[in-house]
Amino acid sequence: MPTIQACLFDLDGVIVDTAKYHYQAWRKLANDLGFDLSLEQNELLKGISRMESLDIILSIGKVSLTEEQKISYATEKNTLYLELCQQMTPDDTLPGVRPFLEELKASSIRIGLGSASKNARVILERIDMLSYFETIVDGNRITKGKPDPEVFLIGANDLNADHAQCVVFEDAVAGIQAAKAAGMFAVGIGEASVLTEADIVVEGFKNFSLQNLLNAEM
Ligand code: B16
Ligand code: MG
Repeated sequence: MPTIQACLFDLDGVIVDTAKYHYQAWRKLANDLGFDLSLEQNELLKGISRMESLDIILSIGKVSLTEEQKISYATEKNTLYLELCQQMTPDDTLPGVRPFLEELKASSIRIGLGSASKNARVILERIDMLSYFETIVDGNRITKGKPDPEVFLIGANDLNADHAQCVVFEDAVAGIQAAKAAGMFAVGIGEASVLTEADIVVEGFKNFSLQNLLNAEM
C-alpha cells in the first residue's frame, strides 16, 4: 500500500466512548425484563446494530417478545441512550483523535465515518467533530451490518478511494472483519488478544501519528 487515500473511522469506541451509555441503557432494559447484563456480555454488542443487539440481550435473558414489543423496547432504550449522551461535550472525544485527524487533513488524506449507529450525526455534533468527516456512512445508510463490508465499501466509494488504499480504524471484532472483507488495512483500537484479525492494534490515538501508520504498513 504505497499511499493512503482515505481513512475510515468507526465511531463508538474509536472517536468517542459511548459504549458506557449504550451499556447503561441496555442494562436498564434487561433489568426491566427481570435479568441483569454484565459488562462482559455488553462486549458482545460492540459494533452490532440496535435490533441485533436487542436479540442478543433477549437470548441472554431467555426472554421472547413479539416484533411490536421489540420495537417498543428498542425505542425506549434509544430514548434513554440519547438522554445519557446529552452529558457529552467535546472533551469526551477520545485522547489523540483530534490531532490525528488534523494530521490527516494536513496530508490531504480523505476522512470518512463508518458506523453501525443511527445516532452518529447527533453524537458527532455533540462532540463538535462533524466538520472533520467528508462522508458519514451510518446505520441509516446500510442494509447489512458489520462484519459485512458494506459500510466501508460505501465510505470508500463516497470518497472515491481504492479499497486497497483505505485504512479502517475499529474497536470491534465485527468491524475488523468488515474492514478485511472490504480489502482494507485494519487498525484495531484496543487489545491485540481480542482484535486478532487486525493488521495492527494500538491502544488509542494518544501516542499514534500518521508516521506510525505509514511505518506499520511497510
Ligand atoms: P444505535 P459503532 C455501534 O456503533 C455500537 O458499537 C453498538 O454498540 C450499537 O448497538 C450500534 O452502533 C447501533 O447504535 O443504537 O445508536 O443505532 O461502533 O459501529 O460506531
Ligand atoms: Mg465501535
